Amino acid sequence: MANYEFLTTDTIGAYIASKPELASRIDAANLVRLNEIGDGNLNLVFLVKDSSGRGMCLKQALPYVRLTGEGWPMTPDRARHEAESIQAHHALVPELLPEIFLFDEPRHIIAMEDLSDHQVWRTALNLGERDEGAAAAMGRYMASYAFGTSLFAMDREALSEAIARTQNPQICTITEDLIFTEPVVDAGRNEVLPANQRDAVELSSDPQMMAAMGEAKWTFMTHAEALIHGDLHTGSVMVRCPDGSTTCDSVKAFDSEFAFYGPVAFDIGILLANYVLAAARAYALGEDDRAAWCLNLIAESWQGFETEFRRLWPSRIDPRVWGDDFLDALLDRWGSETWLFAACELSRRIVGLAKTSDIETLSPDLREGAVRGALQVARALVRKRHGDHSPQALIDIAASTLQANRTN
Ligand code: SR1
Ligand code: MG
Repeated sequence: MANYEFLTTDTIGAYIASKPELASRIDAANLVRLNEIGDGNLNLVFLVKDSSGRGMCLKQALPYVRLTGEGWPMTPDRARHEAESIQAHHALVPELLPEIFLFDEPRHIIAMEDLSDHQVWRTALNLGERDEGAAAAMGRYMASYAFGTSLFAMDREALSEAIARTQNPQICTITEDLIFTEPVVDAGRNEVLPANQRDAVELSSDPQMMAAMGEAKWTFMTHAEALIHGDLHTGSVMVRCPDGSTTCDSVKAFDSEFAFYGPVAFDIGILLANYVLAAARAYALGEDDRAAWCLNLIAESWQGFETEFRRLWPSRIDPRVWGDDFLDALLDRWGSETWLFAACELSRRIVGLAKTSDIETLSPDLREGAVRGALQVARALVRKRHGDHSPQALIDIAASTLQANRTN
């Protein structure tokens, strides 16, 4: 039983009126739009607007997984992890995150900037849009916290305090189960089309995939490199292009309740895997040009990441033992780990619980090939990650594998 009150469309006006930090930003007595818009797996999300057009977003963590219901309890303290990680990242790259107006810890509510003039990037991709600049922006975002929340920018004491405060074990366990275990050890939550049953069995009985999952899980649980987002898929990014333009004038990462001190390449791998899923959808629909555009997002994000990380590198606080050779080796290591984490994310989004609309909204005859292709990409990445793991090599593997397996 929850010991805090859930927001409803009936109570939200009074809630805003009771909080001076919010009441000064919106006219709580004249709310003209008030919708519950949460379509994620975990939380309540409300969008409110007043009669003069001012808006805000309120997000409340439920004490269970919304996707499955009360039978799967989940700490609402994840709202604190989200609020604090957004604030930490906002301090580094304010233009790439929403502004938080209030964090109400007892009620696990975050009130933040209204982004209703943006679109969820996955939705835009599914609609066939090309939002230029988003992938590079997300690369820059990842580099900013990979550097700015790490030992390269923080002294030992502050770093230790940050690592302790951001321990997020219940939420990390979800990732450890869903991304690194269940694709190859079914806990009863996996499901694929009958036509893909054999593909799922081949994945779970692939000894190299099993070993890779173990390595990825170990890396995830032991490498406290930086305060990572923890769930940076294309549904955790908002994009906005001005009317008539395909170039984004605003890109924002959000929904970082899975944030903790973890491996930098985890976020990169998750994001790149979701570009592969967007490409799988485009190939399935016969939109080969757009599929190639989706795959090129891989190069844009990596380039954005590497460029920004190299730009920040000279400002590291202790260059004595971390010289430029170390930087090159680190980027190379993150490149290979990116392939590993991307393979895990591809596998779980295809066979596991939290699937993606890119693939799930395809008709079954088209989905069959997209699913097979994505799983084959995952298995190839695991096998080839210690060789040429450049962005272009990933693009080439994904392009040839997805095309060879499609069923349109
Ligand atoms: C039960 S939570 C399932 C998934 O939703 C989140 O967005 C994360 O990706 C998590 O793995
Ligand atoms: Mg989410």
